[in-house]
Amino acid sequence: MATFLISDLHLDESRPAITRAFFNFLEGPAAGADALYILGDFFEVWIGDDDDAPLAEEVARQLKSYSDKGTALYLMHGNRDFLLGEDYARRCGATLLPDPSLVILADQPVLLMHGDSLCTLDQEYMAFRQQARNPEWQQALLAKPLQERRQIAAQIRSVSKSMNSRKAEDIMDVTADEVEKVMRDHQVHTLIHGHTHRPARHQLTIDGKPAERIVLGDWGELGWCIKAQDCAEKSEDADGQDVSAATNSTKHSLNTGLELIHWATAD
Ligand SMILES: [Mn+2]
Repeated sequence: MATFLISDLHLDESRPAITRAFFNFLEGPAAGADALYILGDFFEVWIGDDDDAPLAEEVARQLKSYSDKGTALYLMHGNRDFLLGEDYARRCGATLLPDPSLVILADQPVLLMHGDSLCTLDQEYMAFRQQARNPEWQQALLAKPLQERRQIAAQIRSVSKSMNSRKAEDIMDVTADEVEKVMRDHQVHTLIHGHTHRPARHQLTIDGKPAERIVLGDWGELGWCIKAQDCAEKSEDADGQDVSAATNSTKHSLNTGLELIHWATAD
């Protein structure tokens, strides 16, 4: 079977079609997968696991029944849902995944990140990120009543929106130096992240070797995922028999087992 990766669904009560598209994804392409990785900004906003909004409840119920059927489910924080905690993850049957995380996908080490930490030119945001990831700051926020947290979240979003509208496009994208640095630090040739809403496969050369950065798209009119399959499984799928022995010698170019896929979400 395959492993799927998605990111930046920005689930929100104002966009029920995206929630439906996600449930269709669970019942369709991702049904019976070995694993599903959700790489952050799964929710548009998260004000604490004690939030009683119906959307969070419904998503937890769907994910729990999905993971109960045998798919390993992983959740990574994004810059919108960094307050999502162990309690909610448990209700989904998911494991919280640190950012970054090194995993094996399609027979090779791959580094997974949300991607916001790669945008080092955005100094205002980097300062906010440092504050927002501080456990004491988080505890102080989570101790406030739900209604007050809702207001604070709305405030943070409108401030960040007005700041972002003034920023140059490239400031909100990843920095090439930072990408190379994290890939070198973790000794990987493949990095997968979301956050920038600029889905693409970027071919790189790091220390003279081919490398790749694959960016997941945000969900809107289109849904995006990466499908990862071991090379042997992939050749079985293609030909109905195991031809991996024959192809191993010739077919070892980078990331043939990783596909970036998109589709229309309209139902
Ligand atoms: Mn993000």
